[in-house]
Amino acid sequence: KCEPLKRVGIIGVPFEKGQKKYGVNIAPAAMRSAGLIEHLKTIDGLDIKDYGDIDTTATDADVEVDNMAHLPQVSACNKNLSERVSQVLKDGRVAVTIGGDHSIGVGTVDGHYNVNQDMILIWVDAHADINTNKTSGSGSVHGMPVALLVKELADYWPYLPTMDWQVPKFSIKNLGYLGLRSVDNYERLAIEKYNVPTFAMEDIEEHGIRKSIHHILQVLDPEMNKPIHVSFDIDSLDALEAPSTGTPVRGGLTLREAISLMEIIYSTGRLRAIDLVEINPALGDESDRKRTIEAGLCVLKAALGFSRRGTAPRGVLDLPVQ
Ligand code: Z70
Ligand code: MN
Ligand code: MN
Repeated sequence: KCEPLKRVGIIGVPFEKGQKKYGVNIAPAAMRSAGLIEHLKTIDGLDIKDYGDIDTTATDADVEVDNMAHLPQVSACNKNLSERVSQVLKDGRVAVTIGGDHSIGVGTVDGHYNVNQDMILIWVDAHADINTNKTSGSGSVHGMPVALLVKELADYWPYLPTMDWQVPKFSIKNLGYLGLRSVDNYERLAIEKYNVPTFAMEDIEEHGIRKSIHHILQVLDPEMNKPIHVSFDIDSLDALEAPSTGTPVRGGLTLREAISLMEIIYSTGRLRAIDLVEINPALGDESDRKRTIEAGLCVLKAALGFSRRGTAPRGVLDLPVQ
């Protein structure tokens, strides 16, 4: 059993071009001003380095791919992000990436894969994000990152200008889903065709969150030695827990389930990258915004070793005397 890495690197990705609503790009700043670093510093023994924000300012090149909006900007942002994630991992830190919309999963997983080819990926989301530009109803790339990443679907894409840097090498055999409840027809076909271990909300209802994650980890990594990447879409949470997101879906995970999930993943000692995406502080009222950001902080803290039981002071055996 491996000890959790107590060094983390924070990456902000103020990117919104993978979807259509304004505001998801301000999430890194909103998380920082809500005290992201200070909250993580309350975790015993955690060494935090802030790598700042990714440059997302690329302008749209003259490229048109059918039913795929803003591909050149998505591509440029993800190329920068992939390199940064690789750097953080090579520095010996857990890569903690704050989005941005979920199209940034292309960069985080690409950057992680380039360092750890044996990584497994847990996609926690209301949605499967495995559309191609042929199957997508929206043309928004945040519904496509998984399909861009997995080598098994490479032949289902046309040539994608600007994306030459991203060669899909990650295998869909190393992917598992949790929290799904809004899955398009062809996405479901892909999940069934490749037999992706998937705990949709009805499966979590049946088995509970603990057995669900243990089952996925058992299927993807029976020897329990592979690096874990969690890509956490805040819309996996119930809309009551996290209302400030572009596509809230009712009937999702409770915050307690998400915290439990993250505590289990932390306790493996193998978490190496976590993405927190789709928080949109511009949606809803002040109370919605606060609740959503606090939920995101709780999820990150649980993933990085915060204990709800509390932590006694280190090396101290007794209470202080007067
Ligand atoms: C749909 C699509 C999606 C998030 C919406 C929705 C995808 N399957 N992802 N909101 N976070 O447009 O492809
Ligand atoms: Mn998503
Ligand atoms: Mn989603």
